[in-house]
Amino acid sequence: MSRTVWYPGHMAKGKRTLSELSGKLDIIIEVRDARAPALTSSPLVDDLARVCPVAVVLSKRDLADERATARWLSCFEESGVCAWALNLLKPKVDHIRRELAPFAPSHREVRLAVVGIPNVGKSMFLNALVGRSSAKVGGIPGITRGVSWYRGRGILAVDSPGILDPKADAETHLRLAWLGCSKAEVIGMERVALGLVSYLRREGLWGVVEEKWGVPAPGDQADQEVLEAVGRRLGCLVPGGVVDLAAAAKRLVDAFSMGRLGQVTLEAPGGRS
Ligand SMILES: Nc1nc2c(ncn2[C@@H]2O[C@H](COP(=O)(O)OP(=O)(O)O)[C@@H](O)[C@H]2O)c(=O)[nH]1
Ligand SMILES: [Mg+2]
Repeated sequence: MSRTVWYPGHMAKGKRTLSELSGKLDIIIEVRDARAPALTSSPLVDDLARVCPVAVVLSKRDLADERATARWLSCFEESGVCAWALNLLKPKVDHIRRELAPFAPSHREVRLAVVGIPNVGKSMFLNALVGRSSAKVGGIPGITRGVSWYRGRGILAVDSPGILDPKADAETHLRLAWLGCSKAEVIGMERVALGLVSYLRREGLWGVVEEKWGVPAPGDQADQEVLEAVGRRLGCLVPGGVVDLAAAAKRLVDAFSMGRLGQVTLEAPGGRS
C-alpha cells in the first residue's frame, strides 16, 4: 500500500511543485475512485485547471456499480471533460494514449502529470500508460526538480504523492477510509466500521453483507450490535466467546474497501448520498 500523506506542509509543497510544472505540461490526469468520484477528487487540481487541461480517470471500475459509472462518464462528457473509467488490474489504455497525443505539440511526446489522493491507483495508471519497460528518467533540463519522470510509449509522465485535503472534515475521512484512501487506523477502525454499517443500512445496501457472509438484514438493533453479529459470524472472538469488535471492524472495512462485498458506488453525480 502506498504512503498516505497527511501533513498540510506536503499539500503546500505538492501544490507548489505542480504549479511550477504546470506550464511545462500538456495535460494533467486526475485519478479518482469510480466508487466516489466527488469525494476522491484531488485538492490540488482546481487551481491547476486554470493553466492546464485536466482529464479524469475513474479507477477501480471493477469495484463500482456499472450503471453509476456510466452516469458519471456522461456527466463528465456533458461538462466537456475527457474521462475514462478503467479497471487498472487489467488496464486497456491504447485509446487513452491516442486521445492524449493531440495535446502535445507535434515535435515532441506528450508531457503529463498524474495526480490524485492516496491509493486511488495513480501509480498503476502511470505504469499502464508508459508501459512496463518504461525508464525512470532524470536530467530533463528545466523540468526535473524534485519529481520523478517516466518515459515510454510516446509519453513523458510524472507521478505525484497522494495528497489529501488537510481541511477535509471527519465525515469525509470516514468515507475515504471505507475506500482505502484515508487511514482507518488513524481515525479508529471501530468508528470507521460503525459508520459503514450505518451507511449500508441507511442506503438499503445491507444485502451485500448478507450475500457474502450470511448476516441477515438487521432490524432495529444499534449499529454496534450489528457489527457484533458480523464478528460472531466471522469467528472474530476472544476467549470467553466475546466478540472482538476491533477484529470484526477490520474485516468489514477491508472487505468493503477491496470490493469483496460486491460493486458499490457511494455517490451519484450531482450530489452525495
Ligand atoms: N480492484 C482494483 N484495484 C485497484 C485498481 N487500481 C488500483 N488498485 C489497487 O489500489 C491500490 C493502490 O494503487 P496505487 O497505484 O499504488 O495507488 P496510488 O497511491 O494512487 O499510486 C493497489 O493495491 C492497487 O492494486 C483497480 O482499477 N481495480
Ligand atoms: Mg503511487
